[in-house]
Amino acid sequence: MTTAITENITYQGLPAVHLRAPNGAEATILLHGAHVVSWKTADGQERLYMSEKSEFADGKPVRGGVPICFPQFSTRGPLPGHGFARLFSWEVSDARTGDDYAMAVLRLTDTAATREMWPHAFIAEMTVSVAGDRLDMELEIENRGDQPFSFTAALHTYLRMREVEEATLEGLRGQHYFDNVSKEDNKLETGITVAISEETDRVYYDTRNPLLLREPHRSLGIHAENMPETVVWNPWVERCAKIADMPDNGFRYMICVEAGAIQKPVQLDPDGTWWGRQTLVAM
Ligand code: TA6
Repeated sequence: MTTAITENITYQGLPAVHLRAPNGAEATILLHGAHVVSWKTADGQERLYMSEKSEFADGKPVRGGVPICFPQFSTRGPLPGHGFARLFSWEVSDARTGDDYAMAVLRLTDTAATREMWPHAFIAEMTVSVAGDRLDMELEIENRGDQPFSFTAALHTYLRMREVEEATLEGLRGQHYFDNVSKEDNKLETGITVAISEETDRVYYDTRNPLLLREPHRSLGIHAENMPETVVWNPWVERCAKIADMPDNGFRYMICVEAGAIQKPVQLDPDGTWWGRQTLVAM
């Protein structure tokens, strides 16, 4: 065991914060989008997928890691897809270490550019901490204006898979979901596990149970708080081939398991705050 570290680094030419927990687990967060781009457990295994064709530039989304969707999930509204939080540079407002963790807090406040798209005063804070083989990500939103506002949000986590077809996701049985491929709503999940063998794009409603993503030699526990929806996304062969910033075979090595507040927009009064969290535990 060594001591925990937080340091400023450059990742793909952009400023980033690097966290290292005393056991050697690491995370890297770009200031651009407060985007977690890497999470490695103490044994050195990368657990997040990052597309080798991703762009890393102001105003462009990063393909992989954990994009923050705010103040709009997907195309469910007039804003750019998944909102604007992932397009702007955030600032580091805190970086700390403790006996067993390293953590950083990144902050985005409204600017003329955000108000042009979404006329509200807000503070968004993303807190990321690594401790042992656990990654905690918490998004907090505060209404700094004098009018109520509403939003949808998600942590759009791209998990790295050795081979997605060999993976199974447990914990969604009995849940209803919107199928964004067939556009059918309120489908019932009847399988004990969800496996990926075709294009999959689902918003599961009201998911309260922890999830378990199993691969042949490792697993990941996934737990969300205050983010009732779970999104499961894999573009599969044809859609992946159309995604310019993803290699054609990229779909084989990823699955997005996202935590979101999507179906029922969050309403925030002036001075009100909301938070949502996703925790990943490597096993
Ligand atoms: O969360 C799933 C989803 O909304 C899909 O419908 C898919 O389009 C994906 O996100 C990626 O969106 P992006 O805007 O990053 O290409």
